[in-house]
Amino acid sequence: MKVVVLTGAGISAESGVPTFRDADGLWEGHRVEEVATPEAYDHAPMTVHRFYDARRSALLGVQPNAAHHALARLEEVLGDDLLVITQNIDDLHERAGSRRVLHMHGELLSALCRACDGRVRWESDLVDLPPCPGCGVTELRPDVVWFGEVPYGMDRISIELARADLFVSIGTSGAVYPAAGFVQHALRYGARTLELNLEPSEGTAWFHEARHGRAGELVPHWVE
Ligand code: BJW
Repeated sequence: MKVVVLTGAGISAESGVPTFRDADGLWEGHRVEEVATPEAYDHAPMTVHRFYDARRSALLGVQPNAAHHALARLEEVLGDDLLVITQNIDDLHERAGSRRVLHMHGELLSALCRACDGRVRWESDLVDLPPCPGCGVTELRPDVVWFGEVPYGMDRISIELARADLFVSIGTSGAVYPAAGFVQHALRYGARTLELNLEPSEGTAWFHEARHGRAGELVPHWVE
């Protein structure tokens, strides 16, 4: 059985990583839609860098939770028949042991060169960022997908959704496309669909089944 899991900020909430649209979702009074755009980066790059610097250093102090670990155990059973597509830029799936993870919105610990599209690992703050190893020009930006940019891996995602027997959405509000439309894509190709979220998502009506509660409880229960 082929299983595709989509994860969002809610799966990392119990690790202490704030979500985007819950009560504490504002950063320095900004909504994510105001800082996660190429326009914000062009007009106020230091503000945007502060946003990612803060999240990068916070990430070093958090750990995967029971939901990440449960998905890693599921991969041990299903192997190549499981793909985790995450909207999250943290590395908590990998730290829990998952290997088949597609970061459709990029990765916090990676920098992207605006000049040559090269990538470099980025674990520290902006002041410590080395020049691009590919072209030597320091035009590195966070390797993340902002509003108006095309998410990573879309061709592969389309294929995997079409092959899925089961599509499971975990900890995402369903407010941001194209991820919010994956359930409809999977349904169109005949998958069964399951939502695991704290509350009904915006797309909850598209799921055959929805279970509401904390990912740290729901996901291990579903996997076992
Ligand atoms: C728990 C929990 C617990 C809490 N347990 N659950 C009008 C209509 C339709 C689309 C558009 C439109 N206008 C513009 C668009 C497109 C736009 C879009 O969707 N805008 C919306 C605002 C409407 N999308 C884009 O621009 C995307 N690109 C695009 O469309 O390109 C065109 C294209 C696509 C495909 C092929 C070809 C071309 C790009 C979107 C990029 C989003 N980027 C961000 C930032 C990434 C970097 C970063 O992290 O800083 O991605 S924004 C932010 O939102 C981040 C997240 O990944 C994303 C989704 O958020 P998520 O994960 O759902 O978090 P929350 O906070 O919203 O929800 C958390 C949920 O968890 C809640 O439901 C809680 O209840 C729950 N929860 N605790 C279980 N313990």
